Amino acid sequence: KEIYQNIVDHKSTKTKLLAILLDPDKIDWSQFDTLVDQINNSPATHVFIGGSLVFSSRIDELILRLKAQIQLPILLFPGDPSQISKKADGILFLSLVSGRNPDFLIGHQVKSAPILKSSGLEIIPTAYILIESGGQTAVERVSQTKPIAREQHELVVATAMASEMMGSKMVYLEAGSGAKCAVPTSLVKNVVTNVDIPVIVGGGITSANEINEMYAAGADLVVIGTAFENDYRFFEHFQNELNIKTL
Ligand code: 1GP
Repeated sequence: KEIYQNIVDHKSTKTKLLAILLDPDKIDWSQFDTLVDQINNSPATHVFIGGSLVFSSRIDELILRLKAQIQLPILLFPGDPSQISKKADGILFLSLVSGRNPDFLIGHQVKSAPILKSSGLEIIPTAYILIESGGQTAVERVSQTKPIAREQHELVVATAMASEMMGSKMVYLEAGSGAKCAVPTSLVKNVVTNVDIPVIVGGGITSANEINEMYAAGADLVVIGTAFENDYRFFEHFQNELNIKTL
C-alpha cells in the first residue's frame, strides 16, 4: 500500500503531485532515450500507463524498459482488462461512476479481479468521473456513457461523495484525453472541499499555468498526457514555473 499512502501523505502536507500519462500506442520508440531523459528531468512524480483503447502488445516491454531507467512509481490506468500488466507497480482500479454502463461500473472489474488478485499490483480503487469538455472524447465513445455537464456541480460532488462512502480511495476528474476544455477549476474546488480522499485531475491540460491553477483549486495530482506526447520537451520549457513543491 506504499504508493497510495505516499499520495495521502503528500495531500496532508499539501505537496502536489504530477503524473505523465503514456499511451502505449502513441510511444515514439525511436525517441525512447529522449522520452526517458525528459521524464527523469521533469517534475513528474508518477507515470501512468494506459488509454481508452490500446492495441499495442508491447505494454510489458514498455514498463520494463521504463523501470530500467526511471525510479518513479508506474501505475496502470487501464481502459479495459487487456491493459493489465503485472510488470507495473500498481493500478488505478477505476469505476466509471459518472456513467451508467454496467460494464464500466463493475463488469470489467469482475473480469479483472482474479488476475489482479495474484498480480502483486497495489490496487487503488478510484472513482472515475467524466466531465463534459466541449466535444466527444475517446472515453465517452469507448465507454458509451455520457459525461456529466460542466455546470452540474452538485451532481459531480454527490457522485464523488457517494464514491468515497462506497470505498473509493481517490477521485479522478477527467475531461478526456486531448479535451478542448479542462475540468473547470471551480468544480475541482467544489469536489475537493466535499471529500477527504485525494483528487486527481486530467484531460486537456496543456500549460504550466493550467497545472498551477488546478493545484490552487485543490487538485492533489495533475495528469499530463497529450501535451507531453506531442512534445517530449514539454516540461523543459517551464521547469521553474510549476508550483509542485510550494503550494
Ligand atoms: C486522459 O486525463 C488524461 O485520460 C490526460 O489527458 O491527454 O489531455 O493530457 P490529456
